Amino acid sequence: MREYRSEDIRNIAVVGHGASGKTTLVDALAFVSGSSKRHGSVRDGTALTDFDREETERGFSISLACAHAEWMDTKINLLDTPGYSDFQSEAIAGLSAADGALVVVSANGGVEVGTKRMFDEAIERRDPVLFVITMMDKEHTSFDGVFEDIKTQLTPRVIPVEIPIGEGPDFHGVLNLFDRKAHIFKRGTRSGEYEEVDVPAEHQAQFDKYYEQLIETIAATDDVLLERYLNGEDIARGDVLNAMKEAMKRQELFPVFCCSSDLTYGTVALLTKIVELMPTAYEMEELHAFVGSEGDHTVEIHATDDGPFAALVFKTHSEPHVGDVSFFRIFSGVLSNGQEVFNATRGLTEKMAHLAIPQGKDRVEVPMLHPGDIGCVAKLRNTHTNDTLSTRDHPVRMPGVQFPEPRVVYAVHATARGEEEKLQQGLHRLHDEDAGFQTHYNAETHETIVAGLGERHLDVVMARLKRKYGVGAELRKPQIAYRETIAAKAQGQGRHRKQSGGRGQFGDCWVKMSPASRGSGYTFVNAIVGGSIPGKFIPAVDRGIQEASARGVLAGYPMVDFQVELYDGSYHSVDSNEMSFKMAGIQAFKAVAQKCKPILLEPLDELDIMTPDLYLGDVLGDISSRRGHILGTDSLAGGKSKVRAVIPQAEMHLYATDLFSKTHGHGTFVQRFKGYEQMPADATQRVVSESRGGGQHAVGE
Ligand SMILES: Nc1nc2c(ncn2[C@@H]2O[C@H](COP(=O)(O)OP(=O)(O)OP(=O)(O)O)[C@@H](O)[C@H]2O)c(=O)[nH]1
Ligand SMILES: [Mg+2]
Repeated sequence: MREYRSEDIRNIAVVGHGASGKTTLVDALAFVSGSSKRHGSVRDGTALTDFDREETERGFSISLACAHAEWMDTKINLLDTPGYSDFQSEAIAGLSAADGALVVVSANGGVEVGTKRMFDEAIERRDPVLFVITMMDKEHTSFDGVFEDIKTQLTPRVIPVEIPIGEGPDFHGVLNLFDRKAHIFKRGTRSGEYEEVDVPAEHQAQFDKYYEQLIETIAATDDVLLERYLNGEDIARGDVLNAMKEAMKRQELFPVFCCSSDLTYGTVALLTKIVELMPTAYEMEELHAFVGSEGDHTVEIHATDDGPFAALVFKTHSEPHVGDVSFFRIFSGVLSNGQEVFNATRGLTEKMAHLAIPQGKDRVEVPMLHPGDIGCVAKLRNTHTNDTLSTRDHPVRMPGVQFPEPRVVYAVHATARGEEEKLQQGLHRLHDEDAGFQTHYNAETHETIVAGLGERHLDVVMARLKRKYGVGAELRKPQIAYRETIAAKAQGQGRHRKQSGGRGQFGDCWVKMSPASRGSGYTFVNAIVGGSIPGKFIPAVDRGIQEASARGVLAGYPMVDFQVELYDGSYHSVDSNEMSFKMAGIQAFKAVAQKCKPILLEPLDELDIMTPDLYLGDVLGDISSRRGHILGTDSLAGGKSKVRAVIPQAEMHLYATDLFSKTHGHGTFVQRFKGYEQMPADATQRVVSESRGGGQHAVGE
């Protein structure tokens, strides 16, 4: 492997809807370039970037994976990303590590919800985008149809650069507008070979139409070029390409290519255009990084060899028998094999032994890497995704990948007894290699909680847990952290007396309980006068009430937002002690709280839901069916609406999944905890009877 400097590196994220042909395309590009020895396929589980067991068995990508294609003295790093929204965090990491996006659209699927999602992401990141229409060899394809689709649904600034000759099973060539030639593919070609011929007479009119359109559109982005064009000058290929590249950087133009990755038709021209039109790693946008661990000021990072070394770990993959492999992109400075680097995020030194570049599951060892390149090393001591590697002399921290919040939440239980600890360890390891997956222990409900981007995501996590860490576990609906409170005032006595042989126990207290404002918790007021209870026993009464209130009186949930006033009592000079008064406190709480119309409070979430207007009715109906109420609906640009609503957490389970299906994947939402509010009587009744094993009890009034 030769050395590549940043001018000779392209970092391309391959993104798009699920099953649009990304993995197959990446495999074909690496194979056709000669960098990968085998033309693998997703169908038989041999594709270069789908190597994880969970991927080969399921037939779709789950993890971000990297491959490279050496072409025209350039190293193209291809970051193959999963298309399903459940694995979106991997696609975001891929975009973060790349300088440009190749948005894949399948010739028979057209623009789908995942295409739009990833195109929007690329636009937001100010990445140049190149569209590739794949699977041109399949039945029922329409290049013009897909092109129109992109134009109307994604951007009007899209422009075809390659036009297919023949479609579906008859697809056998492309009109290459830049070269003003036709490429005719040889039947049975294995690596994209074609014959370059003059534009066939029967396609001349089609060529002229698209060619005019291309030159005109490109010239319109560049004043000098436009003048030359209007003066009737013939503009050289290099000038047209340069103008297009600059316009792509400004997101003013988006070229469209077409290919069949299976047949390798169109892949050679695509490799060439990636080199010619996509920005080099040297041209990367100016980056700012925090200096040192305090991060009180920032520095600019440039992709130069002589700059201080800085790299961001954008992905961690755990491999059996190897351990964790960290994938990083170098943003500045060179990195040599065996070099010591400083993880400024965690303040520790790491040794970059067996420095390598990824080619699917293989790691190709290299002596040195230049800025802009993507590398990997195994077995770092304590480096995780989103950590910055730099040097002790110039410690910096780069802005990390902004992973989407996981929205599908479950409680998880080990199937076998005594495996809870193994379960926790496995889950934490899985989070290390999958930033879209999160886990924590909820001390209040005593449950281990897992959160993912979708049910398919958690399904994969559970399969990995079993396969990699040997823990079987099942997912359940998580418990809700209800609270109890009181709705009325009452007063009464708590008396503890025990006489058993020798010294007895005696404590006696009188308390008044009253409701307090929401969020105020618990307050204890000592109103004892005249020493009816000695001062030293009063804190014990308080403790007893606190202990008892943690289990409530209605359904076993902690009681909050109430005040207790201790106003009278009595004691025994020999038998009274702290324990007796604590017991009296417990008795007093139990007796009085029952009389105060106890009620349940439930946690509520506030949501902002974005949906196309087309599905607004369904979204609103769904909110009502979840006992939610709508705070307001605003119209957004592009035929969308934003709904603000409050929904009880108890009704939020699988909301993300339901919204996804109700809006055909177009709906999104953000959610925040709103607070606790009184639960309606019928819903309370259900919770109370569940807590008491099904029996019916009267609640409140
Ligand atoms: N006929 C034909 N089939 C293709 C072509 N490219 C991909 N396929 C098939 O389409 C299916 C999906 O292809 P993938 O490459 O896995 O698609 P992907 O975009 O990586 O899918 P995700 O990883 O799930 O997002 C597989 O069965 C491929 O074999 C092509 O050029 N021609
Ligand atoms: Mg894939």
